Parts: sequence; structure tokens; C-alpha cells
Amino acid sequence: AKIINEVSRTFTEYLIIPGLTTVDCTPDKVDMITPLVRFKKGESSKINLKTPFVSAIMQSVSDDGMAIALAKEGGVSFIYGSQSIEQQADMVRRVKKHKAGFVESRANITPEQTLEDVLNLKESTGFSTIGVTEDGSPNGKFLGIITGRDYRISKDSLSKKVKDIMRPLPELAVGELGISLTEANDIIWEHKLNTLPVIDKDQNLKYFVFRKDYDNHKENHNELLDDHKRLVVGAGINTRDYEERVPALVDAGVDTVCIDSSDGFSEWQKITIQWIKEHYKGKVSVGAGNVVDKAGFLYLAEAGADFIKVGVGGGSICITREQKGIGRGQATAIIEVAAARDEYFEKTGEYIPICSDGGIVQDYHMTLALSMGADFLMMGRYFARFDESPTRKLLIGSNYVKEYWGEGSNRARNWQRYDMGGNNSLKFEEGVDSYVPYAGKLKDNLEITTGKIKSTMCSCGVLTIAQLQAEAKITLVSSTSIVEGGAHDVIVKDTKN
Ligand code: MZP
Repeated sequence: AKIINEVSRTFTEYLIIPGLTTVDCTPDKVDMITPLVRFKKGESSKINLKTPFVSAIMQSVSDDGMAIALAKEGGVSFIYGSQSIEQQADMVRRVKKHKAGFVESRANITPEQTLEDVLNLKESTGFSTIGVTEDGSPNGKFLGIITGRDYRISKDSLSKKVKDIMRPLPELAVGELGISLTEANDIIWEHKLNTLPVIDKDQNLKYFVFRKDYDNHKENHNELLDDHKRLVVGAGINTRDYEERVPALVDAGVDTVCIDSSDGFSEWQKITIQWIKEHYKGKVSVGAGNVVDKAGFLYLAEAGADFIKVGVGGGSICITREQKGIGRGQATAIIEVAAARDEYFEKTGEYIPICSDGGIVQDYHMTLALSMGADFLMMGRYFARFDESPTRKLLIGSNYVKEYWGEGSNRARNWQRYDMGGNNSLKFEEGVDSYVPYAGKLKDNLEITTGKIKSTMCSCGVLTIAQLQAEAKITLVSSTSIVEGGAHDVIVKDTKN
């Protein structure tokens, strides 16, 4: 074996040293625009993010609800590929058909849950009507609706089961909705509850449309819109069924696709990228990965990838390093791949954005990843905590949590992501099923997070991500100085009481 003696490091082992902050360098002037896809010297990327975040290609993170919420804040979701081609394309279609002024959502409530669960959902979403599906999944068989007005809530009734308070949808509505399915998103049907639960012919719940007045819609300058004033959305693909999946996604209006794999340094990815490039004559952009070194980057760059994801084994739900012994500290991986990207740009005049994927725990890790050369960040745990992620919000002890599971867990069963070709029956778990602390609305959290990043950028004296990458000074920290960085040698007051 070739032994690399350089220690592989992660974000917590580094800090940023402040640079000169000039009077013109204020957080409101910081522009976090960043390229998403490959571009030539002197040109600009066809897709730019206004916020340098994308949400992970995971069942527990990126569905159409998350995609709409994130695109409204300047980022992009990659809708998970571990579902049928038809379901994934439907999600993409819903994002593309989303219209400003209308809020769409669906509920994840089962008949066996209690009224308290319903109330939590109402509180977190602010919706007046909640749908019940057989298995609680957004696409499950639709059983009925619950409205706040139908039911008086007292403390005693909180433990009542949903099945006792649910009403079936009126026959007439089922019929009418059944007819309108094909153009579902374009129908604004005045229900007396101001809500339209859209179901398919098998009574599977598709989603709810809540009518809101256009006048109430405040213009949002962060919204990420492509040529037709539609939100931008991405989707995950794999190296097995791309010949069917990619055309369905393109037909649904997807803006970019990304091969989702735990180890992207493979000929399978090259074959997939080249098929897409040849088939669409370069018109469909495709991201690839994940890699952790220069060799992996160059392989995918030469294969034609439009952006390259970096990171193996650092995800919060990931046990790949324990199971297979492969991976690299995320900071070291980013630093090496960013240098390879810059060298490639110098040599070829083609800039290929890189994405730091997984392992972000603190907000300052984001600033570090960008300083180290990442153009944007993919996060799972961060987004899973919000109302907009597709998973259930539960009360565990006295804390609210949201479910979050890895694509390599038995729950997701996304075996293609870990596919090495050959015998298909060799499967083992590389991810866990977990909870993350519930954190509220995406928009509120994003404002705080980007506020911190902008503030750090001003500490470095820079106003753009490109300047941050070029000018930030980063230092390694000892384990004792990490202790120094938290509150220490004081008795911290318990502010909960
Ligand atoms: P994090 O933001 O939760 O730390 O990491 C999210 C990333 O972990 C994803 O974007 C993906 O690259 C990776 N992931 C997803 N599922 C698994 C798994 O089951 C995993 N092992 O490692």
C-alpha cells in the first residue's frame, strides 16, 4: 500500500484568523452568490445559487416540500432518487409548477396517532386542515381529513386517536378531484375549507393546496428562479436506471441531476455521465461524486461532470468508515480537491464547482468549508431538523425531534447508492436511523446561519465567496485551544429555570 502520512482532518480542527475589516465591509453588503455548474473562463455558470446550500439527496430530507422552501431562500434541493421514477418525476413537476402565493403541503399523520400529534403538526405548519393517510407517508392511501373547526380540543381529548376524529372526504370531492389529476397543480378549486387535498385514482394522497391571496405574497428577492419564472430544482440519479430516470426527470422540468453514490470514483459514473452528455448534447447538467482526492476529482472532471461532490464517510448518519474502512477527514478532502479544481481551471479554462457533502455540524463549519475552497455545501442533518423536511415530528421525553435516516440504512434501502456492480445480493447497512432536534422553520434558521457566515466574512474583510476562498487565513488548532474556544472556567447559569 501507499501510505499517506499526512493526517486527515476535519472542520473542528481549524479556525479562521480575522483579516482587516474595512468600513465598507458590512454583512448587508455580502453577496453569497456561487456557481452550481461548470463554466468556461470569462463566462458564468448557467445556474448560480444565491445561498451556497443544497439539501441532501435523501428520503428524510429532500422532497418537493423541502425543494420549494429552499429554492425560495436561494438554495437548491436534490430530490431523492430512492423512489420510483414516476414518484420522483412527480415531485420535480410539483416544484416546477409551484406558483408564488400558494403554499402546498401534506401531512404525515396515521389513524393510530393521537390528537396531540395533529396539534403539533398544525402548530408547526400553521395549516387549518390536515390529511390522514394509511401509513402516514405523503403518498399513502388517503383516508380523510381533520379540521380544527370540526373538533373542540380539550386536555382530555388529546390522547384520542386520529381515527376517532377523522372524517372521510366527501364522495363528490373524491370524484371531482379524481378527474382533475393530470394538471393537479394548476387547479385552484375552491373548497369551503380553502384547501384542496389532491388524490390520485387509487386515493393516494398527492398533496394539499392551500389557497392564499396573491396580495399576501411578499416578493422574495432570494427566490431561485430559472427562464420561466419557476423555482430551480435538482434530482438524484443512480448508475443503474439512468436511461429511464433521466428522461423522465428532464421531461418533468428538472434543472440539474446528480449521481448519488457513496463512492464516486468509478467507471459506472463515467459511463452514466457520458450517456447523459451524448444523449442531451450537453444540455443537461450532471453532478457526480463523491470523491475525496485529486485523482477522484480529475477522473470525474475528465468524464464531463458539471460539479463534483466531496466527502466519504463524514455524514452524521454514516457508518461507512466503520463498515468498510474507507473515507477521509472532510477538511483535508476539501482542501486537496479544491487545489485540484484550481489547477484544472488554470490548465483547461473550465471551472468545475465542488460541493462539500456531509459532516457539517456547527454553522462555522460552513464558513470553514467555503474558505477551504468549497463552492457550495450539501447538508442532510441541518435541513432534516426543519418543518419542511418530509419526516415526522415527534415528542421524545420533553423534546421535539424529527426523524432522520441514512440512505444506506435498512429503512431507506437505497442499495444502488452503495452498488459496486457485480453480485446484487451483497448488501449491508452503511447508515443509521436516528432523530435530530426539531428546529422550526427553514427560513428562520437560514437567516441566522447566513447571518453568521456573512459576519465571519466581514471579519475576514471579504464580500464574496470567491474572495473568502482566496483571502481567508485558516489555522490548525490544538485540542486544548478547542477547550479555550467554548465557555470555560466559569459556572454557566442554567437559563432553563
Ligand atoms: P450530514 O449533513 O447529515 O452530515 O450528511 C449528509 C450526507 O451524508 C448526504 O448528503 C450523503 O452524502 C451522506 N449519506 C446519506 N446517507 C448516508 C448513509 O446512510 C450517508 N450512510 O452517508
